[in-house]
Amino acid sequence: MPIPQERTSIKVQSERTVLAAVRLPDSNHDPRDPFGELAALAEQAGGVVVGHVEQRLERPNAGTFMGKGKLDELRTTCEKLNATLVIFDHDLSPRQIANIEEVVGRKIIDRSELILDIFASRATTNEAKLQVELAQLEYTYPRLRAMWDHLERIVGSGGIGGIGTRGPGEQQLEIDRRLAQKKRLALRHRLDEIEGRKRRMVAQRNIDHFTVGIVGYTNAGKSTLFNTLTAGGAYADDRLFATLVTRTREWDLGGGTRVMLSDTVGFVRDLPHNLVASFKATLEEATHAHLLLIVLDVSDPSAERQYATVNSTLDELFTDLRERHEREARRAGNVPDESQTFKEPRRVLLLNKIDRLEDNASLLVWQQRAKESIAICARDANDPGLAALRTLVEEASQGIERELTIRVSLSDAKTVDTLEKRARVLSRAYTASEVRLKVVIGQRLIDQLRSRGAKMIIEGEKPVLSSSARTEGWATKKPR
Ligand SMILES: Nc1nc2c(ncn2[C@@H]2O[C@H](COP(=O)(O)OP(=O)(O)OP(=O)(O)O)[C@@H](O)[C@H]2O)c(=O)[nH]1
Ligand SMILES: [Mg+2]
Repeated sequence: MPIPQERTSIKVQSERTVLAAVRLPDSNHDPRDPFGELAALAEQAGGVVVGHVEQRLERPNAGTFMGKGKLDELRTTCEKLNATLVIFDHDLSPRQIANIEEVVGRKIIDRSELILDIFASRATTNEAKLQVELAQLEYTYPRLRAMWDHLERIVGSGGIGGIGTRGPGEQQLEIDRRLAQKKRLALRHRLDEIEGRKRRMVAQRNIDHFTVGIVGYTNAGKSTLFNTLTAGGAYADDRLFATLVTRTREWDLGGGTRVMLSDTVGFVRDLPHNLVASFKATLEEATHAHLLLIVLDVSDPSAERQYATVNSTLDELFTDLRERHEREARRAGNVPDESQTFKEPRRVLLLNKIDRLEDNASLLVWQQRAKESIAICARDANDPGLAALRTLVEEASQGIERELTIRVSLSDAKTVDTLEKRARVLSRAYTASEVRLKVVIGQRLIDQLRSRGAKMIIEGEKPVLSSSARTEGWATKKPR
């Protein structure tokens, strides 16, 4: 029986690789190009794909995932093609990995491990590195352990070094387990700190600005769009997961309107659970916005599935966010009122890469399907779709506009500053304690100022007392 290579690493780099998949009745693959995405992922990780093996099954084999006969075929294929690695298009249990390795005699990696490996090679910021390290520790560690168990079984049965020899040893295993647990807690602690800071920053940004998030499947063209709109320097590249961090930049819509635009990490089908958990804060940074732009590569044959993946990932994220908001409100002893409950942002679908479509039949189908969609070419700064997008964002950022007179306490410099920046100020009149501004202002901005407790009075309106205004007595001053 071949002794499998130790899974001390899950590196894919320069390995001759065979892809393996079981097609179940509810399989989520593209029948026209069954190994397309997995091959692209394997190549992104630096593997050299030399072949593939697939099997149709009603349900996976519990012990080995593939059927026994098919595994023999997999071994022969690997021998013939001189392959050193097999990547499965599924998530496998530690036990399954060990069992498959025993038959095939090659290093076996599952889909999540492959994606983790790509993320590991792309992580450049401290936070991204910590996130990947944590996800790898949580996902890979039990699988490495299964390998030890497996070796021990061979050793125990006299396969290596004879009767009575103990393999890597229970002691080593116990030390590994404790070290891994300690490391996991330390990583989690450092990440919690970074994430806490980031969440406060995002919350503040949402108060100070109208925020727009760009999301979508990996390689859809998010960073390209971000660059075109903000003329900024986000990384856009024809690789999967080119972007691992969230970047935010000011987007000038013209006519004095500026919003904050964020670009983030791409989504992918069956994203490893641990990875989603680790990257939640990163995704949140872009999705916790007033408006979401979903970029979809309509020239990709898998566009349909990618759209479904993006929407379901967003649904999950928002369920989480809503629950956290409610928990935090309860902890603070508040019954969350209307302004505090989490509001899901409006989603606008951007049908991208239309320059690559041969005709616009599929585009018409998408346009009929999505309530709100705009066809764009993200690469082209003069694209008419991008002009339509600017108009849509501008309208969304303003809400209904009115001309109002607002009196702001001079002790609230921040509100004065925000009004100067984000509303159109027609005139200013100062007294010793306040400034009286005549402004053209959108309802959205008024709501935002109120929710952060701005010390202001809108003339002709019944004052809404915020708690801080009440305690400091500002809002109770009589209007002159
Ligand atoms: N033909 C064409 N190509 C585009 C268009 N938009 C983006 N691309 C190309 O698509 C590839 C991926 O673009 P990115 O902007 O890096 O994609 P992304 O969504 O940021 O990808 P990740 O960061 O990996 O999630 C690049 O090679 C872009 O040049 C478009 O409108 N037309
Ligand atoms: Mg990108």
